[in-house]
Amino acid sequence: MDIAIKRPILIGGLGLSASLWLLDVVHHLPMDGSLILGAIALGSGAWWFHQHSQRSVVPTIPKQVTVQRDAIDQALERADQLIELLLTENSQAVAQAELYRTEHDLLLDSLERTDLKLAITGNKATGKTTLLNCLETSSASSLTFTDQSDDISDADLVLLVIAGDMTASELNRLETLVAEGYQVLVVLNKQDQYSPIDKAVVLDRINGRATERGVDVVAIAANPNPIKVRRHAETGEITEFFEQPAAELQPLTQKLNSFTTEPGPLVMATTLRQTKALQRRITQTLNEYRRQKAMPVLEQMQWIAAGTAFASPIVTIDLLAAAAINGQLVLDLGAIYGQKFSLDQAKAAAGTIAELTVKLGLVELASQALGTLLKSHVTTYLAGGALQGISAAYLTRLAGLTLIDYFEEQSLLETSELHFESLGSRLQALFQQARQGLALKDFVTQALPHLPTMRTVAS
Ligand SMILES: Nc1nc2c(ncn2[C@@H]2O[C@H](COP(=O)(O)OP(=O)(O)O)[C@@H](O)[C@H]2O)c(=O)[nH]1
Ligand SMILES: [Mg+2]
Repeated sequence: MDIAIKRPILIGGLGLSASLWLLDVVHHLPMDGSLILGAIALGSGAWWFHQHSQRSVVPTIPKQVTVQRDAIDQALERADQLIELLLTENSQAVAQAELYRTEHDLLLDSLERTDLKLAITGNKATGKTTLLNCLETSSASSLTFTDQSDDISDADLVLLVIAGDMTASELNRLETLVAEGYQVLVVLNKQDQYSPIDKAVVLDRINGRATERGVDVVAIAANPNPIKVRRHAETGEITEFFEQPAAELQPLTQKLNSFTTEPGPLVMATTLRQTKALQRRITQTLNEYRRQKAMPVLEQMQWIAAGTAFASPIVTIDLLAAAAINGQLVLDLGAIYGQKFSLDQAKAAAGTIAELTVKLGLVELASQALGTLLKSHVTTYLAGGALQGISAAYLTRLAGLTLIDYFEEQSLLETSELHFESLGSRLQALFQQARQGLALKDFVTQALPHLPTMRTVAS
């Protein structure tokens, strides 16, 4: 009864008395009951899934921006709030919170830094080592360099070295770095290999792509090829020899000088990136604790679902009950993950889950897979609603794990908008995983004792 008082949706739904809100959930289903049964029989939700996955957004090109102090203050403030939240939600997290607090304070201090760390990255044989050697001997002492094999997470500037027109993978690398909040400078090396006209064409193409992403380009030759020199002596004798031209690094060193003179913008970009990384780590810690709280709630719900479906093994009613249980799951799990819902939002989300479960054919797939397992792993033939009970419990588990997954990801995003439509692909992926592994078999073993009269029947 304790559960009942705290869980208004569950009571309404499990009464199975066609209470108003349940009808409301059913309205979120686009088909009437008979069509639902038809869909279950067909077990094919592929068309729907296909349609929805095509509604994908056009990817925006990540663009490098100048970081403002405001953005850093906000990010540090957010990290601070997350640390507070960690302490509020878990009394055992004190030591961990203190570590995060220290990191937070160090990040604030790091804004005063004037030395800069540069990372050199790029494909093989583009001239990274050559460039590194040149720069290490010629640059200001406030600059330090790391090779790409090192961890670049604290680099204030990434030199992306290329030796010709950008390949798809190089463009990809550039976009990833920019999206992750790195400040990047594209360095076109080996420009001695191009004739002046080719060089202009290549540089133009690279510039076009880099500018679109807010990134600058410099052209250099870290180790130009020797050039053949022909000398005419007064005697008429001609001698040929090779001469090593000096490295052409000026456009790059000029840039680097401007950065050492004014390190602020690069330092701020690094601080912002590291503050966001800290936020993510705190959130992950929060989520670990939340999952520990969420799993018992989910388990309780799945056995309630099992009992309900066992008692009334008619598919449409199962679905109504499932929707009710899912609505309660949305509320309970949402509360654990700090997502506040109105009753209406929870119902809508539950409706979406029920709809997806049907449309993806999961009802049928689950009962097929579980039915097979039941036959081979239970000595006595199970009559009545055992299969329905276990299926309902299993679908509830899928719904719950999907929600947990969704809430965890949601908590890592910067927006708080909810998009429950994305639950479909998660549900399906989880189900595929479960079918391939041993999870289903284990589940049947766990579920059997929770069915009202099955305690003595399971092998
Ligand atoms: N023609 C030419 N060759 C270069 C230039 N810079 C480097 N190289 C050569 O490119 C090859 C690969 O250089 P390396 O620095 O080892 O490349 P890494 O694999 O990116 O570290 C070496 O033979 C270098 O001498 C350049 O500006 N022009
Ligand atoms: Mg190398």
